[in-house]
Amino acid sequence: MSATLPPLEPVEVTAVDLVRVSMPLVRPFTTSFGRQTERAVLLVRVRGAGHDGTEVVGWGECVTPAAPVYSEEFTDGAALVLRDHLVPTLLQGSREVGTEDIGDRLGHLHGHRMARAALELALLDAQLRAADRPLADHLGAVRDRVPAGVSVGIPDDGIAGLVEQVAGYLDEGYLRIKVKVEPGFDVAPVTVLRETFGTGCALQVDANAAYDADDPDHLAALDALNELGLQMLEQPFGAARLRDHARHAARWRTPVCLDESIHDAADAADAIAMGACGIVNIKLGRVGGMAEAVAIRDRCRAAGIPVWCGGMLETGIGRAANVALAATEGFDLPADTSASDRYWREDLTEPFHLVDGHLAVPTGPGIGRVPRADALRDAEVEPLLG
Ligand code: OSB
Ligand code: MG
Repeated sequence: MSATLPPLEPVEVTAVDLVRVSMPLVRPFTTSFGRQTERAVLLVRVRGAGHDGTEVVGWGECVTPAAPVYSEEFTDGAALVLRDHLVPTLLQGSREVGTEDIGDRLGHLHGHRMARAALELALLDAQLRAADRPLADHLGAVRDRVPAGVSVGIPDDGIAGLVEQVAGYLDEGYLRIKVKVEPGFDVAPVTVLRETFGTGCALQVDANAAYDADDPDHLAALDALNELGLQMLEQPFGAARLRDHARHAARWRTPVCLDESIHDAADAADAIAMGACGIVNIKLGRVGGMAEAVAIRDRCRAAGIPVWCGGMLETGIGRAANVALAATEGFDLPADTSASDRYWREDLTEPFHLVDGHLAVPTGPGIGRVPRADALRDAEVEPLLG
């Protein structure tokens, strides 16, 4: 169970650009931290040449929301730290780089994991394209399709609207339903979903840190959710509140899944040792990229803790990387990698489709997806290095 990935040749980086595209969501997405109607997508594009001189372009998606509502990170902050720190520091000295150099060259810079992940993934995509190798092969994928769940936001139209949305997603074939909850919208809607769709429906909830472990009303609601046969209860308390999670997880029968609390493999090891979680949601952006995601997976597997691949409303660029990760050993639970049409009228890339509840793992070189040329015509491009 080693986190080591096969070596890849570095590329000679000739240009790095930030590319911004505005993407309206097919329906608003509301969580305990806010309501989103569109994503201002920030992409990192790395251009370079392989060792035989072949020109390659690699893409990485920065999953930051526009405002620091999910964590400290936000899109304009990510753009700034990429422009002024991560990109120039990575390329200082020599422009011949690979993802293996990131630890040495950027290790002294703190935080900004989503920005770092976007750069790492763009470089990885470029290196893999230079080697004509699909990401899934590089990661040692064990499946060619991944089971898909869907994350359902807090609806504008109440419980009736939620039931209608969930019925639609189940009809489409999604293998499990994750419902966003918050204090005041939790036990009642989830009870109705249970009654409507039965115990055979794989149902889980995500609170995005909205509950206070010292508030008796909040605890009563969480205790009641615990009796509803859920697959997991995702991040009830604050990101830094590992002890609160441990204290309550010990008496709950529904496993706690941590999302916001886990930034790296050491966090995962601490949370597991404390009994703060029984499951870990792995997101490439939150943890700073592929190398750390794989390290977390391996740490969890060694401890017998299941993992699954989360999502951040990605376009096809970010989703392609998520799907490749979710195709590796250990990712046995359905991922928050839904089909393109769950998010976008028109995805930025060739779309992902739901087939028998699964998304096919891309087979082309690199992440196996590129932005559509017409989508890029509307994009705003900021050259960082030309
Ligand atoms: O907590 O998992 C989360 C989206 C944005 C920010 C945080 C989360 C989410 C989701 C959506 O739940 C998952 C998806 O991309 O479908
Ligand atoms: Mg979550």
